Amino acid sequence: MSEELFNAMAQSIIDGDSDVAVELANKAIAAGVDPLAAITDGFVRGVNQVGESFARGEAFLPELVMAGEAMKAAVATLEPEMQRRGTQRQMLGKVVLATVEGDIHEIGKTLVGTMLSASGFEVVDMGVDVSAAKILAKVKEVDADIVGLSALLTTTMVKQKEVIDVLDKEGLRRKVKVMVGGAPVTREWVQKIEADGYSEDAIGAVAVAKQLVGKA
Ligand code: B1M
Repeated sequence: MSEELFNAMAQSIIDGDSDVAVELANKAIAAGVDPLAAITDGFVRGVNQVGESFARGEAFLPELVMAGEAMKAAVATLEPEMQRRGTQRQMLGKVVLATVEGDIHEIGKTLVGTMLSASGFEVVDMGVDVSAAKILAKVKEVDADIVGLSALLTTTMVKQKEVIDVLDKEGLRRKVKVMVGGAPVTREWVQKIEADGYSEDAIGAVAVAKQLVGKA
């Protein structure tokens, strides 16, 4: 049942069909399928396929946009169920989360935010295309423990470093931990910019965030 459902989910993203994607997400919830598995084993396979076709020049921007919209709709449908399943209720720490300036990819960042919040972190999600100055202001305003920075483009990864530099200048670098992620981010990059934590995916991000606040 799940394999068939996961294949249909991937196909709904390839087709850029938000209605079908939402329908399948609801079907998964009703059948008691783990919502994160639905995302990673179902919908993400579809969006990755579209991304690969785009990179090969076999798909174009409209397809990428439609796949992104369908993916967003599916994740939004599954989000309340992910929250509901989050068992840990104590406050682990405060995370300011954003996709960096110049970058409008939001799906992975939102997923990381949902998982963090379902695991007991208070998440202030600033959205996409957020400047280092705005992130710094928010960190001060909410007295954040962690800043989470997502970047999906090789051209915007540098903005993660910019945020670290701004925190450093303000004397906040020791107090606030910086966690980075996004498809082009590598361990080498993380070391180079001296970020405190990195994860390849949303589940890993929770484990890293817990380590960063000393609650692993
Ligand atoms: Co864009 N795009 N896109 N895109 N897009 C990529 C990233 C790309 C790899 C496609 C490709 O060519 N194969 C390519 C980047 C190439 C590069 O720089 N190396 C690309 C490009 C080129 C572009 C444009 C420049 C296209 C154009 O206009 N010519 C443009 C840029 C716009 C901009 O940002 N300024 C663009 C636009 C878009 C859309 C708007 C159409 C749409 C986004 C819609 C939206 O978010 N609302 C879109 C999409 C959908 C993609 C792909 C296909 C899918 C991204 C996604 O949502 N993945 C993507 C190809 C791909 O990645 N396969 C692609 C699913 C999501 C769950 O995974 O975001 O990786 P991901 O998040 C993961 C992990 O990375 C990690 O955990 C998440 C969950 O497991 N993670 C973190 C993410 N953030 C984290 C933070 C953490 C920790 C972990 O701590 C804080």
